[in-house]
Amino acid sequence: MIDIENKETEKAILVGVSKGLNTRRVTEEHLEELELLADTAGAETVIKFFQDRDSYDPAYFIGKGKAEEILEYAKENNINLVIFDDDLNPTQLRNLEKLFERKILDRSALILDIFASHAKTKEAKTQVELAQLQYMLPRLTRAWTHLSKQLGGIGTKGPGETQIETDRRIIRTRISKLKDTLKKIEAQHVTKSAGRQDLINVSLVGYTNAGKSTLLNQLTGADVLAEDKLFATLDSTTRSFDLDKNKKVLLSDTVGFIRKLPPHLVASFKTTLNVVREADLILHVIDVSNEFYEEHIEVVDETMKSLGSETKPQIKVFNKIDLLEDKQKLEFISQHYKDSVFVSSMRGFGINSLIEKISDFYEMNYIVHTIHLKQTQGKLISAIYELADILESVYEEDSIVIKYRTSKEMHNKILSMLQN
Ligand SMILES: Nc1nc2c(ncn2[C@@H]2O[C@H](COP(=O)(O)OP(=O)(O)OP(=O)(O)O)[C@@H](O)[C@H]2O)c(=O)[nH]1
Ligand SMILES: [Mg+2]
Repeated sequence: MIDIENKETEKAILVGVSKGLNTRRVTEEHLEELELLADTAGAETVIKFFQDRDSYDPAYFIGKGKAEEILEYAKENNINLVIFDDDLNPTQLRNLEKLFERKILDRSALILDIFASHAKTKEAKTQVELAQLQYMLPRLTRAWTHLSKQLGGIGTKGPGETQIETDRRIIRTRISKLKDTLKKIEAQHVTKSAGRQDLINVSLVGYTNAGKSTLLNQLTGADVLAEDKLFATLDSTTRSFDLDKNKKVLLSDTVGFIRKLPPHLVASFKTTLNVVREADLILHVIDVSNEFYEEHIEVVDETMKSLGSETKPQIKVFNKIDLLEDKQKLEFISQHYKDSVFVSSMRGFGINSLIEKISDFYEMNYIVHTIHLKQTQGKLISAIYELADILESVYEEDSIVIKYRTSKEMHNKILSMLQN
C-alpha cells in the first residue's frame, strides 16, 4: 500500500484515547493492533501517543494541547501521517486536518485502505469501493480532497482521485450503481449454491490472522494464500473434502473480523458473508497464542450476531497450539469452552479430531434416506421437497423414488406424515 513514486514506508504516529471502561492497558493493547494494521497498510509506527479523557473533545477528539504536542513531534520528525484508533466524526477530522496539515486517518479509514489494496475479485473490489464511498460521503470537504491529493499514499487509495473530486450527487449515483452490481453478483451466488445441496456447508469464521485459510488448506489440500498479514483473505473460497466415502463437506473460507470493523464494510460484504449465513455448521477459528484471544472471541460473536448467524451450530477451533508454551492454558480453555478442539493448522496437529467432530455433527444431525411413494401422494412429495434437500428423484410407472438428506428432526416429521 505504498505509493508508486514513494517506495519507502510512510512513517506514522498512532493516537489512542482511554475513556470509561477502556483503561490505559486496554488502549495499549488496541494500539498494538493498530500498529499491525498500519504495518499491513505499509506504514511504520514511530511513536504512540496516549491520552486519558472523560469524554472526547467535540472539536479535536483529543485535547487541543495534546494535539499541539503531537503536531510538534510530527514536525520535528518529519512525519506526515497520524492515525487515530477510534473513529473521528467529520468535524473532528476536518479540524485536525486543518491544524496538522498532515494526513489524518481513523481506524475505519485505515481498514478500508487495507481492504482496497487486498481486493482482487470484482466482488471484493465492488464491496470495498461501496464501503469507502459511504465512509467518504459525509466527510467530503474541499480541505479533505485537496489534502489527500497533495499527500497521496495510505488512506487515499480506492475510488480514485476523479471520484474524490466529484460532488456528492455523483458519489451517490455511483453508490447506487455499486449496489446494483452487488445485487447481480448475489443473484449469481444463489444459482451457484442451488447445486450444492448434497453436501453439508461448513464455514470458517474468526478474527483476522487466526489461521482460517491455513486450516482450509490443511483440510482440503487447497492452496489459498495464508500470510502473516491482517485481512489476507477478502473473498470466500469454497473447497470440498470427504469426511468419509459417503459424506462430503463444502468448506468456505472468508474474510476475517476485527474489533470496530466499519459497519459499512460489514454491510457491503454481505454477499461474501452469505456463505456464513447459509452454513450448516460454523468452525470458529481462534488464535490461542494471541494474548487477547478472549476479546477476539467476543468480537467474532458480536459480528456473527450482526449477521444474524449467532445461533448456528458452532465448533470452536483453538489454533496455533504449537506456539503455546503454557499447557495449562489449554486445560483452562477446554473447561471453559465446550465443543472445542485444539489444532495446529500449520503443523497438522489435531486435524483428525476436528474431522471427527465434524463427522459427529453430521451423524447427529443429518440423515440420508430413500423413500418410495405413489405419484398420487402429491402433498407428501411437496412436503419432502420443502423439508429436505433432494439428492435424487426417479419417476417410475406410477411411483416416485426420492433420495433426500435432511436433519433428523425434519426426517421424523416426514415419517409421521407418511404414517397419517
Ligand atoms: N505457528 C502457527 N502459525 C500458524 C498456524 N496457523 C496459521 N498460522 C500462521 O498465521 C498467519 C495467518 O494465517 P492465515 O491462515 O492467513 O489466517 P487467516 O485467518 O486466514 O487471516 P486473514 O485472511 O488475514 O483474516 C500465517 O502466517 C500462518 O502461517 C498454526 O497452527 N501455527
Ligand atoms: Mg485468510
